Amino acid sequence: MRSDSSQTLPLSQVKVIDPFWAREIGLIRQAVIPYQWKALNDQIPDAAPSWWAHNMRAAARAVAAKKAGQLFIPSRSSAGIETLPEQGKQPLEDAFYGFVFQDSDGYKWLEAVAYQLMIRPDAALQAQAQKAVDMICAAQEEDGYLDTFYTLTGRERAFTNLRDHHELYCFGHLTEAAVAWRQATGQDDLLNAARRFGECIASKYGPDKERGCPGHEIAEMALMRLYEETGETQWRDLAKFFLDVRGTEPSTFALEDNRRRQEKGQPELPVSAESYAYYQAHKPVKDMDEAVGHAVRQMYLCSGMADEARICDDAAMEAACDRLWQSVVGEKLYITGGVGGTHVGEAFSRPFDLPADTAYSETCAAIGLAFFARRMLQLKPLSNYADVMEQALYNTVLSGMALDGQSFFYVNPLEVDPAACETDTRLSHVKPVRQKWFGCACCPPNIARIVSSLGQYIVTQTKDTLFFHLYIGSDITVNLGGAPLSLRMEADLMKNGDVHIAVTEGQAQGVLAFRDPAWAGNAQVKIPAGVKSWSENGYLYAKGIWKQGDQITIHFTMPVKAVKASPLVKEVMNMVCFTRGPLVFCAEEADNGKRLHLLRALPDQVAEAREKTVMIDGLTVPAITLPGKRVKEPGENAPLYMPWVPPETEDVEINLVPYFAWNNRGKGEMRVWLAERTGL
Ligand code: FUB
Ligand code: ZN
Repeated sequence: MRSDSSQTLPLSQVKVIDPFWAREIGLIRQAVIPYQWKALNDQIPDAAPSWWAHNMRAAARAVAAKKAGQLFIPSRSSAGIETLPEQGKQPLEDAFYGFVFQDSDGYKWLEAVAYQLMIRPDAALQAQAQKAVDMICAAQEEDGYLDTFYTLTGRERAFTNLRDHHELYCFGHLTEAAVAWRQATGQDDLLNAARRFGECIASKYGPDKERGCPGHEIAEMALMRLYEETGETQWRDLAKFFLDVRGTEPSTFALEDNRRRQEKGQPELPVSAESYAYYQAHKPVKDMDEAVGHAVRQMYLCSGMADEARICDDAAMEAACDRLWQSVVGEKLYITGGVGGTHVGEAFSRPFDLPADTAYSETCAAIGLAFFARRMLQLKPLSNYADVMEQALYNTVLSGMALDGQSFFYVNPLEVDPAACETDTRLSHVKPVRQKWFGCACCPPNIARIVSSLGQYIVTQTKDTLFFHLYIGSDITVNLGGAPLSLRMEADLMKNGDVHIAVTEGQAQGVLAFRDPAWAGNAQVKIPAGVKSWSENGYLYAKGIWKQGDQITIHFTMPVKAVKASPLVKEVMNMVCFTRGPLVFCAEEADNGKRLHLLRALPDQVAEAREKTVMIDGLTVPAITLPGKRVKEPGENAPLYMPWVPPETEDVEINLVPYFAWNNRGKGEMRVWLAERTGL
């Protein structure tokens, strides 16, 4: 373990009291978790089916039949959405339906429930989750194997397609849920299921066994978490093995491919890792220097790599993490904290290719970026990691869910014209309104789990230093330098940059470190007399003896800012967007009429921006009004082309709302990037 690395605190020790975020966490508890349980049980009318409960029950029957020595005949043999029952027909009781990774949706839900239970125990919620745990345990085969797809479609094919069939991904999500469930309830039932599946996997793959690695990463970070929870070193070693084998020659994915081709009587192809960039398996991870391929996969891989760098004190791995971080934030990050510039493969595009309207920016990818950032912060406290983590959390992660928690975005573009995305197949991935559920429902329960575990992103600590990464009001209890200390942080960035931290109980000697956010102007900080302070890597460190009654006040200025992208981002050349604090704002049709592309922003007049609040779906959110122009619409028979003359414009007010709150007032156009005044 890297000796100077920091740890997250148990959620029971970071209670969020922030007016905005406490509402979000409460919404997940009261509205989203019950809603998603219904979705997992296919009880949401007119929503895409989940099949989660169906598949679990069907697998449990298959496992019971096998245990009783009865013959179980798999009813399906192919993967994917094509296994939906035919129109108008009832699903077959014992068939697998949905995507191969459908199991993971319920695991994520369970993990979210566990976090909520850590925040506040609730016997009824726990009892409901216990039913899910029991369903999962019943679907586990005698040898520990646990994946309903292969249990129901032909177990003999298990582990034959690590590249695409997500068994190790489902294992990863199971493990994440299992650790959280144990931490929340003290129960080992799900943890033992994860261990048994882990043993089943470890009996096949390892340094002295078969080579192989997950086609969709997450097992790496989940195994590291299992190791940290249990101290059982085999999980750390398996994670390390999966990381080390990835991208080495001969490519395990290519070998798998060839085995399948052989079975079909097709000629074998050359075995080379090069062509597996989509899976981040094109070169050894320690040689990687560019974020490529499927964006969620890449972010989950980076998270596992950062865990390995910290836990195994691996400098070469850390250097690779640094390069990948730079590739993301220097060349491939949307201003909204989203990643994934292209829908082709749900993937990272080439550097600086960040189109606004065709963006993919999957909700899960922004969540993955927050995972990566938090882990880099644990490795070394550089404020840039927290800036980006905050950018993802306040913008794309939140935009993934409606304010009422009952519908979701998978794709988070920065510009939407409903008429275009409803008619143009190039935009078919962009939904103009949030959906009740998805056939591929990875994002909704992922939002539930990250928001519920927000406390793990606010602060981290070493033995004697408590880092404040996010200014989200919380009651925090730590053991600092061997003594207990309770602190209350009051903040509400939806309103202003005033942060007040008070020691509410205890006395301890140590360091409190406060991030200086990139969005803030000069911070005014007041710390108790006698406390020694200094700045380093974007944090203000304050060292002293902290005792009940001590106060720290920080005032960050939070003006509205006009922001432009690097001129290398072609798609938003001569465009500007507006931010305040961590929030990115956007123009919506509801406030500005149709044809938002006709608006001209006046970034040089940003000082005249008026800050206000608006009520959207019952929630008061910050809003901005700016002076602007609007290009006049052409007359009815105006020609398509004409000699250039300065465009005729009228003065308008441009009204902006937070990006996370867009599309909560019905369907309409939205733009983050507005054209700048040019040639007027
Ligand atoms: O493959 C599992 C999940 O489904 C991915 O993370 C998402 O991008 C979606 O493809
Ligand atoms: Zn997703």
